[in-house]
Parts: sequence; structure tokens; C-alpha cells
Amino acid sequence: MRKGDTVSEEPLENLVHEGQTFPPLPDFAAQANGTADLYEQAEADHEGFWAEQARTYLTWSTPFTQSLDWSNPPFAKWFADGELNACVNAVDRHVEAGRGDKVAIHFVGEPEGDTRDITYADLHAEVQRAANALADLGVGKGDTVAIYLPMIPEAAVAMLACARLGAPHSVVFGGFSAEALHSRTNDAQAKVVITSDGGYRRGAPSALKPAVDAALDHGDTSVEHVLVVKRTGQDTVWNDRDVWWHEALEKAAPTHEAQAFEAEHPLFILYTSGTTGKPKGIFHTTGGYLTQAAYTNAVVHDVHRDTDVYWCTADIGWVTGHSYIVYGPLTNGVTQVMYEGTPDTPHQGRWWEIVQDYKVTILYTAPTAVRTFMKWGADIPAKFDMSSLRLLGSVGEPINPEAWLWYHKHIGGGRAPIVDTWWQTETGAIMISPLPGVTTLEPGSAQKAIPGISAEILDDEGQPFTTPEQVGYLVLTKPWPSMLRGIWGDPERYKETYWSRFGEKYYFAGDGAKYDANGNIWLLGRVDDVMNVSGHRLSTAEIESALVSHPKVAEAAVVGANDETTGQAVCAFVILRQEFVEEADEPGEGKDLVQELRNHVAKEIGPIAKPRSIMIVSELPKTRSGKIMRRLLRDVAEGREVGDVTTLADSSVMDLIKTGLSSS
Ligand code: 6R9
Repeated sequence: MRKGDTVSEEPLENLVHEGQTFPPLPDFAAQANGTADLYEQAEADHEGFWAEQARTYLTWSTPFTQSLDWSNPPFAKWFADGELNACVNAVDRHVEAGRGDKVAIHFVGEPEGDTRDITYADLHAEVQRAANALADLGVGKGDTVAIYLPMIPEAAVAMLACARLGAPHSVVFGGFSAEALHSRTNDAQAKVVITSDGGYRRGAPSALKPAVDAALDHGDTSVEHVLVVKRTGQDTVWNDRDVWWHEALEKAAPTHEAQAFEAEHPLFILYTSGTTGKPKGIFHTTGGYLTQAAYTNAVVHDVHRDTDVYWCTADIGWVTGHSYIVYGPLTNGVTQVMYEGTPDTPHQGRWWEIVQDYKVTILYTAPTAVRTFMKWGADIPAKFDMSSLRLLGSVGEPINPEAWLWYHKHIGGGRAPIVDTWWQTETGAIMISPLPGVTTLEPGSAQKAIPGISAEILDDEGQPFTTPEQVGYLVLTKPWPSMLRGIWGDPERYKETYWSRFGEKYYFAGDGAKYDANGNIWLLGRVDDVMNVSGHRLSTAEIESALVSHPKVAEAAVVGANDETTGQAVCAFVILRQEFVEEADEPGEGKDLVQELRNHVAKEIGPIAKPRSIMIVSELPKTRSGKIMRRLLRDVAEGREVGDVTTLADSSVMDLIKTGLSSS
């Protein structure tokens, strides 16, 4: 069978029926953690509702007496007089309750057969030694620690050991450059960096530590020690400040008594890109963050501690990995899979093989991955037994209805509900999503704010509206427990970025949104991606979705390029499905195809949305977290020199696109 055959045998238009919805299946609803009355409870008593979740999901060393303190907006305090230890909640208490033998992490390394099962008791032993090892290096409450590791269990152990000591961690994604690591460790004034010799990537060891050495050799560093995990065993330059992780843990005392910290003690800093060049150090505190991470993992991912095998495919270097690999699932005591490598190493069915081998029940991933699998063809997952899957999740960008339906059918067997979860590094945890077992699912829409969260859509003047199909700005109208507490070291930038666009009553998320006729919320991409063409507001995401609904299109990215007559013009970049690539290469065919796609968009959305240009490309520029870098495409569309490409996952992509342009 040729790659992609299954997809082409079944044209997508057969899957997509306008307005098709999926009511909860009775069996699922009967066992779901989320229930409809949560909405009413939260509505009736917002602070009381969250206090109840904080007591249900967490163990407090000192119980809190106050839920929210909003006396100094926009600086929130939640459960402020309570005390707890995040690591104790994620690890110790499960062991104390007699569940030490339960597997916490099924680790699957990229090299085949390189697997390790880590129980909660193992995790407990490791975090105690790691906390002692860090303390031996002088780390204590309030000291920051940078973590720069591949997807290996030590990454979770390192984060938890920091939490145990009250030392905020700042995880820097292992794919970032030495330069990025340098600016982040400096901004956070990290005392220690935890890294590894390397990790496995696409079938080969790939060094990590040289980037740490380069970052620290700037000379102006706050870092005193580097703890190095031995992962690949490759040769590593050794400096005086370096200490092997395994040696430090071996030497360290085996038990560590955890101290409780105040609920508002900072748990971590995580850098995210903003509108300016300087990344923002988003920081989160302990009690509120952990409450919402655990609650959402329970009611949205529907984890059941004793029966589920959960797998979130994100990297620990992103907020999704923080909330939904480390803090949420471990606090809930679930068993999860952690995979080190890429989805196509050594073959394109690797993920589905893992699902089959570990009988994964819940899979949480990103639309970009789903669309990649669509491109590879449905015959690949079809080779594996994936009947264990009972819930699927999506995060990171809008999931277009076609990808949703493909995911539902070919991964979820037509039975597993999909939760499309909207949230941000800043929000700390899921904010807008269906509740599985409760909500009737509508492909492509994240639907509505979960119980305890209040969202609205505002127009340009800051007026809330609910008119269907009118595009506006998403805002959050009430403080929530896992909200960011600020930008590290820059309270003014915090106020200005999030609390000034519509005044201090509204948290400005920076995303465009609309309601549909059913009152469901559709997220339409960042507002900087909302285009204005001849006075009409158009969303990049909507046009992309229209393009992807064409049976020949695998993936699309749309940008608004400056246009003298219309203000902005729609420019699209399209990757074709494998089986149509040759057709487009035939003389004359490419032009016809472009016309066909332009007409398709006109048909789907309206003539105003017809792209001015469509470029057929073989790759799209993406960040390492899988987000399309539209800024670079805008440079191409506007005929400018392409800007900074250092945050691209693969920096050669822009060369490919430019070469494609000059030869076409
Ligand atoms: C968790 C995460 C946040 C931005 C956010 C939005 C986009 C995330 C989405 C979504 C539509 C969803 N986004 N989830 N857009 N539907 N389900 O991704 O955090 O990396 O900070 O990105 O991602 O644009 O504003 P982060």
C-alpha cells in the first residue's frame, strides 16, 4: 500500500458534514470526573468553588482560610495563608498512601528497547537524593535553578527536587540555543544548571552540554555549578564547576524531609516569546497553580488514577509539559508514558506502537502532530491496536475541523471524545475546553470556559458581545488560581501586556475569537494574525482551515501581507498531500491547482478571503514547539529579507521556501 492511500480512498468531504456534533456517549458520561453541576457550583460561588478544588486535589500542611485576595489587582494571591509542598503532593503522599509500587512513569527512550519503569517509590527515592544533592551545592529556598535537559525522567526529578527545596526552576527547552540559554539563566539569576551530556534525536546521540558551556563562558554568569546527567555517554568537556548527577546523588543522603512553603511561594519561571525581542519570564506560584493543574487534568483529561495510562506528548520545556506531564498527572497519582524521541524514529508508526504496547488510554497532543500524521496516511496507525484509547486531547493552536475528524476517526476509533483545550503559558492550566462526558463536541471549537473560569469576547471598543460570527478579542474576566503572578523582575511589563488593552478589569489574552450560532467559542489565532482586508476582519486560522479542508492540501499557513489597495492581502503557503505533489509539478498544472485552491477558499468563506497568492511549498517554518512562524512567511510575502530564524526547529526550511520561489 502506498503512503496516504487510505486517506485518498476516503475523500475528506465524506468526513466533514457541516455542523456535525458529537454528543457524549453514555458509557463515557457514566464514569466521567466532570459533571454538569460543576458549572453551577462555580457560577454560584467562584471563590468557594476554587477553595473546594484546592482542598479536594491537594494536601495542605497548613490549611488556608482565604481563597482569593484581589485587593491589589492585577496581582492576585490565592490560598495565601496556606502552606504546602508541591513535591510532597506529587510524590510523597502517594507513597505514604501505600501506592509506592504503582508506576509513575513508563519511560520510552528513543533507541528501541531503551525503556524504564519508574514507580512512585522510585521517584520518591530519587527526588530526596536530588534535593539533598542540590542542597549540598548550596541551593535553598528562593534560589533559582535552570534545567536544560532532553525528555528523560531526570527532567521531572530535577523539577520536583527544586520544588521540594522551594527553589524556583526555570526550564529551558533542550532545543534552544546557547544564546537563549544564556539570556534566560542570566535573567533568572540561576545558581545551578542541570543538564545532560546529550540525548537521542532521530536515531543518534545529540550533545547538549556544549551549549551550556558556551552559555556560561560569556563570563558574566550567576551560575556556580552544572549538574550533568549521563544519558548518552558521549565525550564531554569537563570544567571545574561541573558535577555528575549520578555521583552527586550517590553521595547525597537518601532521605530528605520536605518543608512546607506558603501558597504564593514561586514554583517556576518559564520564558515565552512576546511581541518584543526579549522573552518574558512568566512566573507561577505554588498553591493556585497546582490546584488548577490537578483539577483540569482530572475533569478535562478525565484521568482515573487506578485505571488510566496517560500520555502527554509535549516536551517538558513547554508549559504543557510542566502542567500536564509533571505537576497535574503526578499530583493526581496517575501512571503515564514519557517518550524521548521524534514520532518517526525509527518508523512513522512509533507513537502508535507505544500506545499499543502500554495500552495508553488518554493521549494529549498538538494539531501540528495530527496534521503530520494525516500527511503520512491513516494506514500507519491502522496497523496497531489502539483500542485502549478512550480520550484524546489537543493543545497549542486551533485544530481545524478536518484534522479533528481525522484524529477522532483514525486515532480515536470514532469513539474517544476529543478535548480541544485553549490555554497559555500565562494561564498555567486549561481555561477553555469541552468537559468530556458533559459537552456535546463541536469539531474545531474549544467551546466554552471550564467551570471556574470566565471568558468573554470584546469588540474594538472593549464592549462584550455574543453575536455569532463577529470576530473580537478574547479576555478573561475573573482571576483564576493558576494565573501568572507576573513577569519575572518586570511588574510594569506584566500590567502593560495583559491588563491595559481593555483596562484593568480584563486579562487580554492576545487571541482573536468568535462565537458560533450555538454559543461556542472558536479561537482564531493570535490577534496579530487577524488580518484586515478591505475593512473586513479575517482570521489566518479560518483561511488555513478552509485550505486544509481541500482534499489535496495537507497543511497551510496564511499571513496578511501589506497591500496598497486593500490594506492587507491574504497570502497562503500550502503543503500538498503526498499523492498530489507530482501532479502539481507537471507543466501548467501548478497554476490550475492554485486557482482551484483560491476558488475553494472563496467557496468556503467568501470571495473576500480568496488568497492573493498561494505558494506551494514542501515545508513550513516552525518553532521547536510546532508553531508556524508567520513572521517569516510575512517577510517572504512582502518580498523582504527574511528576519531572525534562530528559533526555528529547522533553519534550512526558509532556504527551501526561497529556492522554491525563485524557481517557480
Ligand atoms: C498551552 C500553550 C499559547 C497560545 C494561545 C493561542 C494558542 C493554545 C489553543 C490555541 C487555539 C487551542 N493556543 N491552545 N489556539 N486553540 N486549543 O500552547 O501555551 O505556548 O503559551 O501558547 O497558543 O494562540 O495564545 P503557549
